Amino acid sequence: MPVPTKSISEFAAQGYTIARGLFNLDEVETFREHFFAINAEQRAIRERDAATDSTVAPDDPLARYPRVMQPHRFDETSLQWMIDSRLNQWMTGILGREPYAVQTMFYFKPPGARGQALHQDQFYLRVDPGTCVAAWMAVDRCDEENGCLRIVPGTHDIPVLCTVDADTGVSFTDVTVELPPGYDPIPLVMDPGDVLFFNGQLVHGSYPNSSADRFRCALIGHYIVGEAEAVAQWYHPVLRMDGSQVDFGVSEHGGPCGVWVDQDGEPVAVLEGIDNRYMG
Ligand SMILES: O=C(O)CCC(=O)C(=O)O
Repeated sequence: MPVPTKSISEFAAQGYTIARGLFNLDEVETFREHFFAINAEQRAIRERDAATDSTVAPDDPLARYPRVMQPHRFDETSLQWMIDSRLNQWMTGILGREPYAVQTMFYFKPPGARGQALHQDQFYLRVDPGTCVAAWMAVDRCDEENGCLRIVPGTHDIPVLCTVDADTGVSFTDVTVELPPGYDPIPLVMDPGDVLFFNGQLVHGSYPNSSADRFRCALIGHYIVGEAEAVAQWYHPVLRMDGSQVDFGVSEHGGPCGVWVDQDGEPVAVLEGIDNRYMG
């Protein structure tokens, strides 16, 4: 089925759009079981090697359920999801050309887990020229109680903002961005198999999972818009949507970043700051 014209214009106007039910419930359940099996395997290895992450307290739910980072580099199921023809068709439709694939992540977000402070993906990926795009697939139902993703409308075409310290009581990452009055995160309620596509400038993040017993699992891919020539080192190798590797430049972090200024009574983000912070 072609990508609906409404979704293409929504992405152009707002920097995000949701493809409802892009993956079916059986497929999503298979991914869920698969990543819980990877979690069990990785935990057994950590316990065998007495390897602990010093940045996460032992009683933090994320100590037991850390994100699985870049699984497509060791796991065929993750690779096949990252380059799935439905994701390719949607991104080619909304971007106007085929993207390159650079990252996969699986978030478990167990009950009680912290969220991820508001940020822009382009802060990390540094795609040049252009920006990145994320495909964020709900694996569980995601709502306000279990810490669904939140996006900030109106930020999809602003520069990469300078970062400030985040509240690590509610976020497992320690940098965030400041927003002027009128720019408020809105929750995106999603069902298993729904895929949110959003661009690398759009400010987004999530609050803690405040439910008693509901995980909020999500499978996430990051992609590069087709005219790009460089991306930060962590995202190499860069893959075409047929899985083959493509030569790509390495972009640097730091340099100018956006700060909010008043222009005729309206907040506007301009590149007048310098930010040398970066977390992998
Ligand atoms: O799923 C979340 O809570 C945050 C994910 C996110 O911000 C990202 O993938 O960039």
